[in-house]
Amino acid sequence: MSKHKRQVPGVHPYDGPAGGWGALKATAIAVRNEMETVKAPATLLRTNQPDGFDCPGCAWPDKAHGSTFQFCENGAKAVTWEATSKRVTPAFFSENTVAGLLKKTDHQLEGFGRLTAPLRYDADSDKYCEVSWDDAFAEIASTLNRLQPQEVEFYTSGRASNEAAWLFQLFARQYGSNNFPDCSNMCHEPTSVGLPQSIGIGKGTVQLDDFDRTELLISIGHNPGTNHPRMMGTLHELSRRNVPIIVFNPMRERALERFADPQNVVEMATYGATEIASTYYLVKAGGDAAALKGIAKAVIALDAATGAAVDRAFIAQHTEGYENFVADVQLTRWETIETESGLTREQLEEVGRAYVKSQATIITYGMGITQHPRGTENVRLIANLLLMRGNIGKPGAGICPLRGHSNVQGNRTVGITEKPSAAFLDKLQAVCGFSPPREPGHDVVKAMESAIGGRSKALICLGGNLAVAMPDPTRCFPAFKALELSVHIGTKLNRSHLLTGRQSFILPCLGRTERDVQAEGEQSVTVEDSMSMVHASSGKLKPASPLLRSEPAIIAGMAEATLPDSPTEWKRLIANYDRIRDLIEQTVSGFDRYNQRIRQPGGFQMPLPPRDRQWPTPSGKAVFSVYPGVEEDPPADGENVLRLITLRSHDQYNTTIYGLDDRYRGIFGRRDVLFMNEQDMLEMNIEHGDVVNLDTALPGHSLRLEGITVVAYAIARGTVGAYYPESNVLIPLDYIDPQSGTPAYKSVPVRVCPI
Ligand SMILES: Nc1nc2c(c(=O)[nH]1)N[C@H]1C(S)=C(S)[C@@H](COP(=O)(O)OP(=O)(O)OC[C@H]3O[C@@H](n4cnc5c(=O)[nH]c(N)nc54)[C@H](O)[C@@H]3O)O[C@H]1N2
Ligand SMILES: Nc1nc2c(c(=O)[nH]1)N[C@H]1C(S)=C(S)[C@@H](COP(=O)(O)OP(=O)(O)OC[C@H]3O[C@@H](n4cnc5c(=O)[nH]c(N)nc54)[C@H](O)[C@@H]3O)O[C@H]1N2
Ligand SMILES: [Mo]
Repeated sequence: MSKHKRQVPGVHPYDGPAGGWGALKATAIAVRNEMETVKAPATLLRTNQPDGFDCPGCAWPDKAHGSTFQFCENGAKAVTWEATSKRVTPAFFSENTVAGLLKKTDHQLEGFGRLTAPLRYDADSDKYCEVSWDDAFAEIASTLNRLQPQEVEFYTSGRASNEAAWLFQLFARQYGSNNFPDCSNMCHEPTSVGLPQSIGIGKGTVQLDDFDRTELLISIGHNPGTNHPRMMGTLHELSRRNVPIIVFNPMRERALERFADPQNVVEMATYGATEIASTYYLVKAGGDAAALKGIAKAVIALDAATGAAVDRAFIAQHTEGYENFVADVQLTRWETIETESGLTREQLEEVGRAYVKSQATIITYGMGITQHPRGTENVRLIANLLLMRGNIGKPGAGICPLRGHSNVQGNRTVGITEKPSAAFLDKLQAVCGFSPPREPGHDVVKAMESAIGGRSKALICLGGNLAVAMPDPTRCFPAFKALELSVHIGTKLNRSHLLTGRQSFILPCLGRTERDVQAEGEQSVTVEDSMSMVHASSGKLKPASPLLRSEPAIIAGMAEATLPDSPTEWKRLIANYDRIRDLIEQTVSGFDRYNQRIRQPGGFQMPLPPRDRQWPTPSGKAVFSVYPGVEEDPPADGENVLRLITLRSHDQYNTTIYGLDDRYRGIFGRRDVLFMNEQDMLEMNIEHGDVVNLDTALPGHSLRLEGITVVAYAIARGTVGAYYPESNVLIPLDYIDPQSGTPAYKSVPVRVCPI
């Protein structure tokens, strides 16, 4: 990117390593902008300590849950953003109409600060006005009781604790609905759907200790330097032990190349850094299936030559379907693999050799794998590759999906699902004394389609910013405005709150960092990290406003008002969350002695049978899948058509935009950029700094993003990258992985139109 003559404002190549002093500086800025400096050090030091709160920044576990403070720039941003001293008060709302606020950017909206009082939308003045909790609950209840349960959607964003999530599902199911769209439907649903088919459980199989014993790490489609920053410490250690790290990513991500660990005194003092990836393959977006099949093909060939490249005993004893998988891989031609992946046969054979050499391999993956029309099949292909060499259920090996929100996995575990199992509903019925609905409900795309069609009339959101996170705002935004009722439980103002329906409420809640005092004293909540460890989280800060309520208390308030005949003693549950945990223990398996075990430092691990080579699949064996062909996505061909991936910057948390920089990618003060390969630019006669329009190149859709500036970048040919959520205008709502319903956010063919 450096050799361009033209200077593009806000685009300066970044040459340093990730982490290091730049990360410390960025943290200092986040603290200065958001918090009183006297409070910040104590707050940050409590992050992920045994008696502190769980970092809302990511779902990566901590060694022994925080024996030492782990510095992490983006964790610090997440914490300071919540612990900010800025406030949006009722006075602020009396000065601002909703129409006026809608003109602000997402960055400005959340930047106004923490919500302080319950608010009700007043259509006459087009303003949100303060309302009492009791009135809010009574009005919500009255509308819910007028509607049919199938007409109401209960959305969860994955920050909610186990206690809040379990209570939310109890409320919704007593009301009569299984409509549980949740952020996982936009994220790791392919993992939740694909892994149970392959290994019997929809979760990763590795523990943090496995990284100490692994001999090879393959990292596919995730950007840990930004999104799982605490993982960088682990990668740094691996690299220092000379464990090969092979990366597949269409973009060069600095943290996967070079990282200076802020915990490492020598690196900091000498401006040193550690190389992270031993090999970095710029796979084409949507080329992972081809690459994975290529690696499998290479392993099969090595096995034919040596008789020892696959783990035959493991395959015979523990799996089924291996022959079919091999037959299909053999049918897949190298030429197709090379075209589709953008990598050469030699490169993939080299990975095959490294893989066969390693006695314990971990594969980590993220949104680059899941957000494709064949996301679920992609996940299963990763499982196939691991199963070939018995890399599940042995120390140092396994599959490691990098989860998104800090408790998205826990939400699922405790029953946030539109397709609950009969066993879970039976227990709920027996323990909680009501008949839960049995028919499946809606995931996010179905919920949105139902709202667009006028069939869903109310939306209750436990956190998140659903409208902005979803594809195609041209269809989704009007559907929000057409709702009879929308209720948002949140910490900060966002655009979804402003897409008001006939009746709308914003109910402000305590954040993770804040003290939660109920009738019987101070409460803790619990969360489950990416590696299935459940532990307690206790906020310590004074709440942003005395009017805030905890998420469980808000849910209980709505439930009590809506369900006068409910068999549940909602107030008693809220008085002491131990009682909620007792009910979770009785209705969800794996939580034995829940209250006792979360009081042990570090918490406890949920059952992961594949770690012991127990496969809870129908046949009791792990199952190889067949992935016909290699095309993950519909072709991106035609004149000037490339494949768009939508990305997070280093300065954002999903729809929360902390700032306008993306330091490691060399972008400062702006987000309206399109990362593009120089060869593609040359062919299309486009120069670094040109402004273009993008049109979605899928039949039947006319979606356009106007005025985006092209930046030459080390990105695979055929692939272009732009920031989410600005680029969501290009993603059709029905462009999904049909198995999991996940929007294909990383695979949209777009036409680049110079203007
Ligand atoms: N600071 C911060 N932390 C976060 C978040 C955040 O926004 N900010 N979000 C949280 C959430 S909810 C989630 S789900 C996770 C997301 O974490 P990630 O999974 O890292 O998500 P993305 O940034 O969307 O994209 C990941 C990477 O995938 C690559 N990629 C894109 N398409 C492909 C492809 O087809 N193949 C391959 N191999 N790679 C591809 C991109 O180049 C990018 O480096 O992070 C969580 N943590
Ligand atoms: N194009 C494109 N679109 C995507 C993606 C992509 O990669 N590309 N990624 C998808 C993914 S992986 C995800 S997970 C979704 C994210 O979708 P969501 O989870 O819906 O969105 P967030 O931006 O995380 O939600 C931010 C809001 O959460 C609220 N909040 C923050 N903390 C708390 C809390 O403790 N409690 C409560 N109640 N509220 C809180 C605040 O009000 C804040 O405004 O977006 C998806 N959309
Ligand atoms: Mo996510």
